[in-house]
Order: sequence, then C-alpha cells, then structure tokens
Amino acid sequence: MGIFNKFKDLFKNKKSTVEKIKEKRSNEAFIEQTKFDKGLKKSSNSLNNLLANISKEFVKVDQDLIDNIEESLISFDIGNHSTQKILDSIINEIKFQNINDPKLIKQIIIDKLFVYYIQNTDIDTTIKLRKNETNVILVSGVNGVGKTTSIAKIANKFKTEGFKILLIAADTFRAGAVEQLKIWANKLDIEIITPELQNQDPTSLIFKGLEYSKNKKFDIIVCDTSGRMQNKVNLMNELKKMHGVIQKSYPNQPVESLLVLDATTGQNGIAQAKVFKEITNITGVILTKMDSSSKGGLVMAIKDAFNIPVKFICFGENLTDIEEFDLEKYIQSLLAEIKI
Ligand SMILES: Nc1nc2c(ncn2[C@@H]2O[C@H](COP(=O)(O)OP(=O)(O)O)[C@@H](O)[C@H]2O)c(=O)[nH]1
Ligand SMILES: [Mg+2]
Repeated sequence: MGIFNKFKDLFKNKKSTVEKIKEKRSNEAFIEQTKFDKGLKKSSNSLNNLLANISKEFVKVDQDLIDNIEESLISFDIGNHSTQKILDSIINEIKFQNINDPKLIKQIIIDKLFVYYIQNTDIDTTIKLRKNETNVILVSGVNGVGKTTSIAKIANKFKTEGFKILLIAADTFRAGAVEQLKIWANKLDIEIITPELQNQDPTSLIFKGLEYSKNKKFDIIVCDTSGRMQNKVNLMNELKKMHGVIQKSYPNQPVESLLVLDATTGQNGIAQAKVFKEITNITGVILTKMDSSSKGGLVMAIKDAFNIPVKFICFGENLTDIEEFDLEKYIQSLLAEIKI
C-alpha cells in the first residue's frame, strides 16, 4: 500500500497535521523511531524555527509574507521546483480560506508541505535482493561524502541479516582508501578483494572480484569506488566501464547503483546527482550525515528532480547509524520538534 493511502485519512479530518501525526506516534505501540528522531532532530528544530519566525514576524498576510515563506522553503533545501509547487498550493489555500492572520499560516504550510511530500510515493525505496543470486551494489559519489563508511554500514547490516558478503576495494585512486575498507572488512570478518598496486585499473579489479565470486556464491557484492569529481571526464567514464563490466557478468539482473550524497552539501548534492545520473544508471541514493544537517528538505528535492529514491539514510559515524529509508518515519521525525 502506498504511503499516501496511509496518510490520506490523516488529512481528511479537522485536526492539524502535527496533532494527527503526534497522536499516531503515541497510539501505535510504537514503530522503532529513535534513530530517525535522533538523526532528524536538527532538521526538525530548524523547520520549527522557520515556521515560528513566519508567524511571529508578520502582522498581515501580504506579498512580503509570501516571499518569506518562499525563502524559508528554499533555505530548507526543498529545491526551487518543489518550493514553487508548494508555495502555489499555500497561496491557493490562503485565498480559499480568506486568511488574514499570519498565525494561521503555519498550519497551512505544514499541511501543504507534507501533502506534497507524500504524493507520488509509489517509487520503490527498498533494495531489491534476489534470493539465491549474487546481487551487486556499485557505490559512487564525490570525495568525502561517506562512501566507504556507508559500505561498511551496509555490509554490517546485511551480514547481521545472514547474507554472505564480498567487498571490492575499487577505490584504487586515493592512497589509504583500500586500507580503510580493509580495516572494516577485518573488523566485520568479511572477505575483500584488494588491488595489488595503487592506481590499478578499478574495472579489472571489479572483474577479478566478480570472477572470484562465481564459485563462492556470495549473496551480495559491494564495490567501493574512488571519489569522482563530477567534472572529471575520465573518472566518470571509468565509472561507466565498471557499471558495464558488472552488467556483463550478471546480464539478467539490474545493477544496484547507489549514489552517495552528503546531506550537508544541500543543492550541491542535486548538481552531483544530475551529472552522475547522466553517466550511469543510478538506482538509488544513500543520504549521509543527516545528523549534521538541519535541512531535511533534500529528500524531497532529490525525488522531485530525478525521481531517484533515497534508499538508505545515515545518521552518524558508527556502524549501526544507517537505516533503510522510510518516508513515514521520516515525516514523523521531521514533525517531532514542531510546536503548534
Ligand atoms: N556525522 C557523520 N559523518 C559521517 C557519516 N558518514 C560518513 N561520515 C564521515 O565522513 C568522512 C568521510 O567518509 P568516507 O566514508 O571516508 O567518505 P568517502 O571519501 O566518500 O569514502 C569520515 O570522517 C566519516 O566518518 C554520517 O552519516 N554522519
Ligand atoms: Mg572512500
């Protein structure tokens, strides 16, 4: 069932969105929410402040107030396109209800924000793991976004769930990168394929790993890659080659190609996604460093701009600071700090 159906009823009755969601949080003997709450606390606080300022600073509903709402949505990293759509629906609602008191605007903003959030949410956010087959995950992204750390987290999660995992350290470009993944592999007691030489061709290393895996029947292979600057044509083409070699080895199944984006980079992350999507078929995003970001709107901007789902969300540097993305939990945590 799409999340829209789950939430549809919430928007039907007269209670505020925040009230309804808070009620839901206390009613259900509660879905494990702590990680999302912890990871989204900054975002939730900043959303609360943005909304509180709007209703405090203005005495009447006019163009200045509308401009302020627009700026607030953009500063929350929702992206220009989504902001425009949400703003239009806010303006329509203000006109429809003939509202003159800015204090009443806060509720409308929240409602419109979350109605927009949950629409068209049929896109699949889960990793498709095929049973009795080898699933290959290629992880890409620019330097420092958290690729290697996220791979360790994913490997740990799937290992705990009973899968047999192989890592391929195909970031042969940066000194220390192989060592970093090797340390994680040893700690997790997971097999790893490493290059013999620095700068070894990463595609041939992935090929070697895939060949090795054929008799060993791994469930999941995760390939690390070097931090490609999206304007470096050679590196981007190399990524395309790596994708190609995986697809050739496993022609009957889609390559899970995950792009790692750092939530603190905001709209820059959107620019990165655009370039990576042009080069290779990105099937999902791993959104990292949510614990350090106060701008939870990026999830919406990514979905809106590319229709690429966020599949994992990371909340810190520890191995367990990762969750499969869940829109309902996300929305609930985003509203947790809001005071109406
Ligand atoms: N706070 C926080 N730090 C993270 C997270 N993910 C990664 N990092 C840190 O970001 C830095 C770069 O991570 P790394 O995995 O080496 O990035 P890579 O260059 O993309 O492989 C490291 O210091 C990580 O500990 C996260 O979700 N939250
Ligand atoms: Mg790395």
